Amino acid sequence: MLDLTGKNALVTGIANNRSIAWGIAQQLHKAGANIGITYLPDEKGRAEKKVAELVEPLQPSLFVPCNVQDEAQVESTFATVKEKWGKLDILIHCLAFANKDDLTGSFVNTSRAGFTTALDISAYSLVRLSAAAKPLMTEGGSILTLTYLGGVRVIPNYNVMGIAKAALEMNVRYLAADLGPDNIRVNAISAGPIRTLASSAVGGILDMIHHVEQVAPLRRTVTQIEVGNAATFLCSDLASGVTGQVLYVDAGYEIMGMTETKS
Ligand code: NAD
Ligand code: 0WE
Repeated sequence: MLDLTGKNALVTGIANNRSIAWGIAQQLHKAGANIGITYLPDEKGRAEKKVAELVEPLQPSLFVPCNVQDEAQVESTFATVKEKWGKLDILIHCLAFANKDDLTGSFVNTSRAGFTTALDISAYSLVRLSAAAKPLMTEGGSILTLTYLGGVRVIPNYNVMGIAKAALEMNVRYLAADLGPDNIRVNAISAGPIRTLASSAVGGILDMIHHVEQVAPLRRTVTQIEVGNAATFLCSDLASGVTGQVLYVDAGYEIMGMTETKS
């Protein structure tokens, strides 16, 4: 049976009630996991207050700031995990960032700085968090990240984020090979487009969602809760033989060809 009782799960990437990480945290909690939350701090402490209020029903036993670009915050996050929990079982990596300018227009004009930022936050961070998690996953563990089809196909305007997701998906494979002997599994979910803070800041997301509703086998998009359910499976012992994989939770969109529609 799917049961996460006695498992400690650290969830990154909750910004608000639309975050995919929020759907995942709720379903992990429902399966009985003990939840820890990290959030991206801002100067005014507004993110801390907002996320704290949102996650209150899950009664997180750990709530810490973690900007993945800040080495000190990464170190103190896992020092807190060690001190409060002793061991870690599940790590959810559910964050990405590129400069807005780099998510529109011509990809060829991507700046060195923009490329570095996108790859550092969206891809390298999985390597860094996995390295910090490894010594705490003393009974084995499960690491899960979120990717998007734009990492394997060209999707208009996804641009530098596509390169970051390609790197992220390859990180999953190298990390799975590296950490497998310690019984740590590493997988990704490739989610279909969902309205969230990050996706809504991008022009044309509603058109993309409309397109998926026309073309995907299930004729709809997916919800954060559906992604959370797949995440719960991958992090549970039911998926004990699965590592290094990218699981599409996209209403089937990825399998389709000839997707031209009439406007
Ligand atoms: P979101 O805006 O709710 O989540 C993005 C998170 O990234 C936020 O919580 C933000 O605080 C965090 N973040 C950004 N920079 C950070 C940093 N330096 N350190 C720590 N955290 C940082 O949006 P979302 O759509 O839920 O995105 C979550 C993940 O899902 C991302 O990896 C995204 O690429 C992926 N994804 C999203 C969709 C979609 O359509 N929404 C589809 C497939 C995959
Ligand atoms: O991974 C994502 C979102 C990534 C993202 C979004 C933003 C917007 C605001 C990363 N960084 C930023 N930076 C900002 O300043 N998705 C899968 C959602 C998404 O983003 C797109 C999409 C889809 C789908 C961008 C262009 C085209 C399609």
